[in-house]
Amino acid sequence: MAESSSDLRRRRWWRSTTTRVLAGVATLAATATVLVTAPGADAAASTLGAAAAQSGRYFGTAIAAGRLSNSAYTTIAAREFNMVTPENEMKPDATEPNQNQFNFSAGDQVYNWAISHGSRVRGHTLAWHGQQPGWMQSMGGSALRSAMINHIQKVMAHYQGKLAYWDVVNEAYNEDGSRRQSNLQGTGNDWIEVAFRTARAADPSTKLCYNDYNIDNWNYAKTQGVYRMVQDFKSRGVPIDCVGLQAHFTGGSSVPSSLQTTISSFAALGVDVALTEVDVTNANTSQYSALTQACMNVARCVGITVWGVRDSDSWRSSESPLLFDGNGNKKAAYNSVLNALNAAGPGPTTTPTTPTTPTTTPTDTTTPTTTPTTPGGGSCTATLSAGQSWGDRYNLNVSVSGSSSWTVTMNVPSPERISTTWNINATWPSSQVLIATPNGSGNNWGVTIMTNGNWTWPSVSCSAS
Ligand code: 9MR
Repeated sequence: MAESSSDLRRRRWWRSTTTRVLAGVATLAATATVLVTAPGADAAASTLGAAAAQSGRYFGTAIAAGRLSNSAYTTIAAREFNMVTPENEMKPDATEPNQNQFNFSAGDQVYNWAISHGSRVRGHTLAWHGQQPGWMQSMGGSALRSAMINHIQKVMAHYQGKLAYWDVVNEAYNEDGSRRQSNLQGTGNDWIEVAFRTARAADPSTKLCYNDYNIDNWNYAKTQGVYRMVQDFKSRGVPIDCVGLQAHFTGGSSVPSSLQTTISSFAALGVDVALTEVDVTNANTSQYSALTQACMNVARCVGITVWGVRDSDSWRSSESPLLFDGNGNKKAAYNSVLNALNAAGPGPTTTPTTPTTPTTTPTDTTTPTTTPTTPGGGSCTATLSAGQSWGDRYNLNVSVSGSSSWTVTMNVPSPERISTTWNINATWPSSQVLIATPNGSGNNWGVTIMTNGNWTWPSVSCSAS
């Protein structure tokens, strides 16, 4: 019988608490703090990104550069998501409108917005039959092969070291599991592996993905065709790190019962798996819940991205397929996704292209940081303790004592960046400074910090009012 979500939460709390207690035994000085912070650290997170971060995953959205001036849109996007996919701005027609003349203005706009709001970015996409610039559409043969290689090299060089993932090749298969006819396919059956080898050489720091739609159902010919390609690439050492299931459950399709089998089968080949463009007709609550659960049940399912913020932002807005309505209100499906994220089992632990242990041990600042006394005379203390860590990031738990009405200022040393917060209201005077105030969730909260190579803990100060 399936575990209920309350069983899962209890199991997760016990595992997490046990881990912290063991960690506390290893670091005597930290033990008291560790024991105090454990229950709060397990409180349900109140945003999608923070809930996903608890299990080492992300929750993302497609972002359109043209909407970044809309504050209703950016308020939700900044609050809820910690991964961003540019909806159209990094596609070939946007980045290379004329041959060998590159334009990164819209792509950079989305990238800069994302990182200044503590989010990571998935690049989308380098080689695709769709959205090619005019000059490329009329090309073929060896000229197109060279142009594809040049495009991958130049675009990846521009974003070198900056992106978490790149969709190197998009939608290269037919529904029957054969290769889709296109000008790229016409350059030779090896075009996909040439694209991946070129991409690895251009930026070894980013994870390289194959991305497609209708590859969610394990019993579908197209899924099997893509699976065989990934299996073949892995067996021959063609560099591929991840598979994106677009998961568009709109236009007549729905979540298949075999989705988890598909995710775990790809993961078993040694690649990360992600749901990359999720939408569901009328935001059906049980389908959203099922697709989230399918990802949470597979450790190597690294995250979920929905294809837009509000229904009015969707490429299929008539189907109202997203988690926020046109007025920016959370829909019922939002809560079913949030609950499934909060109840999640363990997520990704180590990844092949990042170190398995921190290169520098995080500085232990578990000694309570005494805080300045505020003009009003109150005082409070913010204490940090270690949460889970991954190859490129770590969680810190923060426990505030002495007052229930506090403001904590956290300064993060550059190039580290906070990518997620939970159980606080957050404001950002700059990319390195977080101002945290209570959001009604109590005095235990936390952050996820992208190290960008520096594992030094931030400094904190607390001010009571
Ligand atoms: O959402 C995108 C829409 O704004 C574009 O007009 C469309 C044109 O190709 O592409 C949409 O995004 C697609 C994505 O890049 C690849 N998978 C299918 C998506 C929906 O069409």
